[in-house]
Amino acid sequence: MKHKQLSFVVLTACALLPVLSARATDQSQAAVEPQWVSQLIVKERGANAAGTLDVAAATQRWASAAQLPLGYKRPMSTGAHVVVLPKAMLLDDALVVASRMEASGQFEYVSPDRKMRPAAVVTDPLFSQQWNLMPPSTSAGGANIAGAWSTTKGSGLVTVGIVDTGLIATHVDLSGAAIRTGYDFVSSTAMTGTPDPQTGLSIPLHFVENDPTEPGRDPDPSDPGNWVSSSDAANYPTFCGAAVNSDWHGTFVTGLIAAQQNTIGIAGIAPATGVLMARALGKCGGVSSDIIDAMTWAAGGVVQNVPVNTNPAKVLNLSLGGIGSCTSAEQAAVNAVRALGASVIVATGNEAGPVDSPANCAGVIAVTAHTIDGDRASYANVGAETTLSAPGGGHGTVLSGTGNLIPSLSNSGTQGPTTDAYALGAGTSFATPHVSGVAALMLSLVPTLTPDQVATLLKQSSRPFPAGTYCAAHAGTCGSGMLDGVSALLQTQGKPTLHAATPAAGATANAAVTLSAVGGPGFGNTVASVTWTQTAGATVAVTSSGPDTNGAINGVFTPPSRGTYSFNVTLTNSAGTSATDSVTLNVAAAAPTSTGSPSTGTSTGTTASPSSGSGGGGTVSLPFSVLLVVAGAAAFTQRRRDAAKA
Ligand SMILES: [Ca+2]
Ligand SMILES: [Ca+2]
Repeated sequence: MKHKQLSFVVLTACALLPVLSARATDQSQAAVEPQWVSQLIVKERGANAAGTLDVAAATQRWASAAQLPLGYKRPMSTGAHVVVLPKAMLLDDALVVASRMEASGQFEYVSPDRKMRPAAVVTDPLFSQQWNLMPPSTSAGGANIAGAWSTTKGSGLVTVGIVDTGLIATHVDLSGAAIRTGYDFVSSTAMTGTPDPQTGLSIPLHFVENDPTEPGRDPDPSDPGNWVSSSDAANYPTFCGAAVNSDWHGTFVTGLIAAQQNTIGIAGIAPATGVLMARALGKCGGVSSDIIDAMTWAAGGVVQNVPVNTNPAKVLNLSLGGIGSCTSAEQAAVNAVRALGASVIVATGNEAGPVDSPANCAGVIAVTAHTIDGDRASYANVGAETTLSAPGGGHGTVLSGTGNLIPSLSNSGTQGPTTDAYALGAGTSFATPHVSGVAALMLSLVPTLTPDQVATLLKQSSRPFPAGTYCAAHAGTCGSGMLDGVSALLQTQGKPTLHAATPAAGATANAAVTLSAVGGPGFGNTVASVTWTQTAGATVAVTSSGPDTNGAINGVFTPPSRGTYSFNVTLTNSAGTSATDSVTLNVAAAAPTSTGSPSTGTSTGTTASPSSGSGGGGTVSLPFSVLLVVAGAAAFTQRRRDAAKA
């Protein structure tokens, strides 16, 4: 069963890349692996692209011919329309449905909307475990990034600056990556001079930097390791916490963005994008003064005694932070790098509490973490400062789930680096580079995007949190929604996207119901209209509002009686392009008191999955002799606390 599910994950993830880029050579693969179909392309006799369509009537007409419920998705350029099947089915079964419809005589043609493979199939062996990059049809919490690679895998003209523990740039999965010249900003004096309150012992010079051959700031941002020995832990318990092995955090973060698509290990999110490491964290963490200099330099600003960075970063990834409010120094640094054109993308932190600093500074993109099910990760900090959520792995706050972790690059050394490895981790640290990677893809398409434009496009292109999750029930605390790479690139290209939320269960007759969606008009366009078209249920009027800057759209109506109510919600932008999604709500009778039947929603981006559970990869051994498990949430909490301290 598990093996079968994993096979399905592989197939779907590869297959969901857009149509029309396939080559004839792909047919051999299509012949040997089952093809799942979730949509049909329908053209009625006499239809043409310019004609208007009564969507509700047409959908009913077509469903009648199919002898199956169908959901309307969108018109096509050819006068045909895309409709969604009630669940994904094998290609042969979909062909039977299509033949049945054609036999009615009312169609010019009905064809399965086949998922085709791109010419370049992702061959990285751990890709099947990268649920975090999958479309929502495979993983509810997937960031839908694999489907973006047919548009772009990034540009070497865009650089992501990563402020972290350093980088093992020789990792085999970074061979060929566009790694730009970085720098080591860890000062010899970091954390020195103040005795540990518990022991009275002071951290000595060179302790945090931990690179004796290159003391102080130097041009080598490689990671010498950040292990804390048992004697370190005993001497400096306040600064360092418990003894831990080196975690290769900076390499893990960099790998998520820049790992090459090369038949080895994992697939990176933006493998053609430039990356540079500004090392600012060492043993027991790092200090804000070093982090601020690293941010400034990475964005192209001037730092005394350090050569100017010739590859200024348009994206800064800060998978770090500490408890407390944003300090004036941190805010000034954020303001300065934003003025240089850099988007500052920061982890909210792993204390299951409020948003850490610098994620709570004004003007940053603050990233919290969700699980494979799209639930808030159990460790993830949330609050009003949160911009959006991205896959961080681990168990959920409401839905404990399978706990699938995030795979990336590591090293098998417990102190200094030894041999290449892959590891599984969880944390907002690992959610953040998903957003940074997608921002890099966006900037590869439109290099002139400002930090505010990047933030708006990321928010308005995000997907609503699934019904029943923590964030769905706590609007405004987890940001706009979940990162969606495909939608982010569509909006960057000026196209609208819209994702309807599955309504919470419990609606009853005669009580107002709020339907919601997240959408936006796309870069350079404004919203011309948002319309709710009813396709099932007793006729009601829907009052629409939004989208706001977060992309939040609401539709309020009062069902007069129990039953099933369905709607299409359509956002049309100023260029006349539309995005549509559908939503269905089951309404219970008003009285006597009874619980509403479970609701269902169908998203145009998230057609029904043939398996109810997704993945399971976290419990399956990776095919590598050396495999580490990074205890991201626990280990980084300590560093995060330390990072803000000095
Ligand atoms: Ca050094
Ligand atoms: Ca790879």
